[in-house]
Amino acid sequence: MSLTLFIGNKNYSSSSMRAGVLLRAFEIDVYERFIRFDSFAPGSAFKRQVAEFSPAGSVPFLVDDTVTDASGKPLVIWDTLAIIEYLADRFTDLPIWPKDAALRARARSLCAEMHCGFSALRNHCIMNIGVDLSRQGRILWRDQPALRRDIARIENACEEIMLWSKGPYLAGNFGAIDAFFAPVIMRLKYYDLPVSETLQRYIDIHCAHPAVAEWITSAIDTAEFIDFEEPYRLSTEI
Ligand SMILES: N[C@@H](CCC(=O)N[C@@H](CS)C(=O)NCC(=O)O)C(=O)O
Repeated sequence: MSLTLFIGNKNYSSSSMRAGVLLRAFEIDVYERFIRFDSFAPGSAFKRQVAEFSPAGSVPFLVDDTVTDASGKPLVIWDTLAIIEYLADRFTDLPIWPKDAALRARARSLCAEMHCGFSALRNHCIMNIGVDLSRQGRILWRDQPALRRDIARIENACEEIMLWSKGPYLAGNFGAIDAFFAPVIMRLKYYDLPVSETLQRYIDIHCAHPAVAEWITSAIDTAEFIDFEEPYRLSTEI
């Protein structure tokens, strides 16, 4: 199988991180291709490069050139949930989801919740791997009740599923749900947001996983400064 994962800037692209970390965690052979973030304006270099393959206009997307779609082109899978489900379908021997059906359903619920929820955390704490945003984190924590509610929900979700799975990762072994949580963990870590002891232990073990640790190193090594991703380093207001 020849797979290519198209990703954005590793320090900023939270969705790319989910897919990239999952592929690496399961040592699935994949080529990685980078599409540089820009303004995302219609016709921008980013949009033109994405449009060569995917109609969705965003990264990440996965191209499987051993399979064709209805028009005879290599199959393109976009959106992290669809990419992860595709990999779970293709690599049935890999424990991407928990074996137990009930625990698998809970892991899927949490991934779906993570996929479309936590807007306060997402909006106030743009992922920016390797940057010390602890001062901004302290101010946001003080001023943004919705952010505190998001974090309380994450603590509660992590504690509940780890009690069920017995850890060490969220649903037992490192799997889809951990990959889904990776960008959230980056936000908690680099904004240094206060979390429960259980969540802190999970953050530590999560960041030490080779797939996550490699992504962090690579994100720091390849980091670029893109204005619209940098509200805090460009502003003196917070
Ligand atoms: N729901 C999508 C979200 C993908 C997404 O928003 N990707 C961002 C980069 S992290 C992007 O490509 N944005 C381009 C744009 O906003 O035009 C997924 O989970 O893959």
